[in-house]
Amino acid sequence: MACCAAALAQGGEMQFAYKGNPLVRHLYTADPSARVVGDRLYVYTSHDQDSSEKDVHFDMLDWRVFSSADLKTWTDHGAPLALDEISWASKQAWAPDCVGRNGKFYFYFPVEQTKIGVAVGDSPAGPFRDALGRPLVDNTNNIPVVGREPIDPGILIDDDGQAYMFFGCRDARCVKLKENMVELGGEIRPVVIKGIENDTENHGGWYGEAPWIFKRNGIYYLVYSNGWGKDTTMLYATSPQPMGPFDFRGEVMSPSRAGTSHGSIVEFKGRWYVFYHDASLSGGDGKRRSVCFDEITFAPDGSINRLEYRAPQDVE
Ligand code: FUB
Repeated sequence: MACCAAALAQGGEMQFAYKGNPLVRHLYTADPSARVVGDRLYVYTSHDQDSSEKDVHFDMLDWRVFSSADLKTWTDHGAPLALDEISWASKQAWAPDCVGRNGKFYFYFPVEQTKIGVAVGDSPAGPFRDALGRPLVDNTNNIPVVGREPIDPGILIDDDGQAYMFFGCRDARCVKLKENMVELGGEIRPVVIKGIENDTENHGGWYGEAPWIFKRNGIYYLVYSNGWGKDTTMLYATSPQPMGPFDFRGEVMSPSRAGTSHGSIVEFKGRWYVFYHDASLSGGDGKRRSVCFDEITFAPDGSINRLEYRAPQDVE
């Protein structure tokens, strides 16, 4: 497993076939953000180290990107960005997102549990270079506004061109981005989810982390995780407005038993898919996770038909 990951860190590419979940089996990957560019689907992930016995909480060093035109044959594009390329950060390369605009691709990355940066590149597969030389968002001396843990950026570019960044662990936040995608375009605001007021950490619809926002038939869907542990799963809330308030709707899927839940929902070639992670490849180690995906469907009223997580099975 370590041999392939190391080789690809230098910028190489490798083809592999989908053999059922987990999708990626030659290294540990987590926190998938799936994006469509042209006729290909790209999946941006964080990268759990082979050894999870590190002294830093989720001690991850780089990010990864994979793509496919048919979800059967995949390309591992290697690491489009690594922690040692960012002058102002030294630990915890966590859940990224990436969007294209005006011929460039903007890669949003959380580090150190306290900051989010943005990098830019000419290709959806990277490489990306740090755009600012400093964080885009930083909660140093500003926790009431930015939140206790600004991680897990999730981007939406709405039909009118306005871009939004959702982020945050425990404290959900949303902020507009300017058209250049590398500057905040307004105040950072708390995200309100109605219907979860009495829920507590790791219980019910409580907001934990991992926001992912998408739009379908005029409805804005906010997907997120309800915390940590064996029962954590992906939930969703909806709103007629991009910044909410959102109404809690229910579970996207049953728990994948990875200790964390983090994923994305995307339409690709007329079908909808949920990307998520489990811990099947590592035998249940929540710090060595693996990206998976499954097709999902919607009910006529826009509800997501809850997916039942199934233990991985090879397909030939
Ligand atoms: O992968 C590190 C962290 O674990 C992510 O930022 C969270 O969403 C959780 O999946």
